[in-house]
Amino acid sequence: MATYRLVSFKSCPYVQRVAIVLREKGIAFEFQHIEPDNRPDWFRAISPHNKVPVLRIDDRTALFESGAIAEYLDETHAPRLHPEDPAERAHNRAWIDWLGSFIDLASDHAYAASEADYDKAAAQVPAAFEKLEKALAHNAGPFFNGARYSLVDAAYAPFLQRHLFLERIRKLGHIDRFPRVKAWAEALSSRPSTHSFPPEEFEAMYRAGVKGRGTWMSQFVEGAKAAE
Ligand SMILES: N[C@@H](CCC(=O)N[C@@H](CS)C(=O)NCC(=O)O)C(=O)O
Repeated sequence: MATYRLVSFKSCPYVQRVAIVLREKGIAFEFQHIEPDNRPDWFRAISPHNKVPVLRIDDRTALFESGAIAEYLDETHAPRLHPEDPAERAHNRAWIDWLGSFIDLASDHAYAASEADYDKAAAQVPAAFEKLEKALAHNAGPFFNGARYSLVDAAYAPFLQRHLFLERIRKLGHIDRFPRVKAWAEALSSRPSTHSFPPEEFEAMYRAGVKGRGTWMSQFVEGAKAAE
């Protein structure tokens, strides 16, 4: 049996996306955590963009880019997470493609340096949720395609989870106006495959990261030591 090592930074959402797919498929793997500020030479040699995740297979093959890795795992290991129907699959891939835009719209406020920039970024959040709310309208949940978990779920889970974390640091309340998105975010956050660490520990790590970033939001993180 192949051995899988997932090269990661502990709090990286793209690493988490791959870990989720591995768990959903019951594939045994281990993390190989590296420090963002001290990337080893062996890592630079296998990561063309110098980014995590990289999935090392038997120490012979190294795959990069979370979306490409997720597709690879879906092609090589049952159960298939993409829908069998090609049109549905295309529809799912189209929403996975939109993930980058979603991330920008839904999380830019967390990186704003001033209150004015924060307000400007926060005002974009509803546009992101509005699109997803419509995309989710074609089924009864709890997941993107309904009862069956998919690669769309694995892609959005880390980012929706972080949005809920941000809401607990400083509530915007936008997500409350989009019940399908909110229910989806909650279903993904409570799914065991989403978690690489004990949930409270991970949220504390995330909060410490926000506090340590020195952005406008950092001041609202209570009870956290800034991450080193
Ligand atoms: N498009 C990449 C994004 C990966 C990514 O941005 N990873 C971050 C950590 S969460 C990273 O390695 N950043 C390092 C850097 O930008 O120098 C993917 O989906 O795998």
